[in-house]
Amino acid sequence: MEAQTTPKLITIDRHINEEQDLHPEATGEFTFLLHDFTFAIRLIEREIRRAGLTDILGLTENTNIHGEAVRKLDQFAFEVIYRAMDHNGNLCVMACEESQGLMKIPEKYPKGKYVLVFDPLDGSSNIDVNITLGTIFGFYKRLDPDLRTDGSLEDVLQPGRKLVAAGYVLFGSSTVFVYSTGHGVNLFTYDPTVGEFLLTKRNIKIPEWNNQYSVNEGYYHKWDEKFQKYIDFIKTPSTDKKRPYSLRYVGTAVADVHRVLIYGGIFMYPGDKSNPNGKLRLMYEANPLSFVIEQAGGLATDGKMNILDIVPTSVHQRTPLFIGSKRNVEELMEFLS
Ligand code: AHM
Ligand code: MG
Repeated sequence: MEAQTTPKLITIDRHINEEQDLHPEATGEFTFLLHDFTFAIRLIEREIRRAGLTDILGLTENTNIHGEAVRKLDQFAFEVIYRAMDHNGNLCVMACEESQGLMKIPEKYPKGKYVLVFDPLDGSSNIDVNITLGTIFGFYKRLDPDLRTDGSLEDVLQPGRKLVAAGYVLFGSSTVFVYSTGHGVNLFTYDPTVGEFLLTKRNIKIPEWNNQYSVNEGYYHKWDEKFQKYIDFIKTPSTDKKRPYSLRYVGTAVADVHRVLIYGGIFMYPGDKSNPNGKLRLMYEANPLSFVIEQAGGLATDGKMNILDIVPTSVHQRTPLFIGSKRNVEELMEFLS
């Protein structure tokens, strides 16, 4: 019997290998890195899916360096990623939301040429209510790739434009892994029965515009007048029926940005009177998300400049974030300028 022609069954490992062929200079190290990273993600996914069944819900006695309560799943995700990535010889340093300083590679393991920044579990206030969580990540090449010493602060503090790969994992009704190495954005869906991420959407393009917005509007009274005027505008009905926009807000940045990637529209976390730089962290939240959205044809700004061009000055710095469809972000910018 003749074999049927079926669409290619592409696992994430196969895709990573095929992408490597696009980079003639690639040594394969990066392929190993992503392989180990997806292993950590599989363990986190398993833990999240069991969260309601085990005693893992609730606060640890600790709070993280931002004074926020760290929940047990955050701690688990943080440790699993660190332990899956600390020994493969490809990283020289890591930085993440849950750790005050840089996370060094243990002395006994070799150091490599890549830097990992990550938010192990984004949307932690949603853990106890079974609402979508995420993991955000970005990889940089260290400034001098020939060094085999510990990575430095300078190696970490690179603008988002320099990311060699970035993406996020969304633990929603299914688990999806979305990432880009600078050649478009691809989406993989997790099949728990075989433990594999399978390519389900290739080269995703964000819609040019949509009448959906996403922001925590409870802070309206603290916003500056220009931003308030924009929000008033998009809520005012227009004769062409394009307005009012609809509001969607999950409170997990990964989920809100993922919806914007697929449906279009805009997600915003502005600065306000009490927090001029907003809440989201540049290095491991705004940058990777902006990298993906820009690769899909969208835009991300802090209100003044492109997020990816900001030169970071500290690992945990915050930034206002306005991200989404090109025409939505441009419309907002007319109000802010
Ligand atoms: P987290 O990393 O501690 O979970 O905080 C970041 C989250 C984002 O996912 C989300 O966009 C934002 O906090 C929601 O904040 P707010 O509750 O102020 O709307
Ligand atoms: Mg976060």
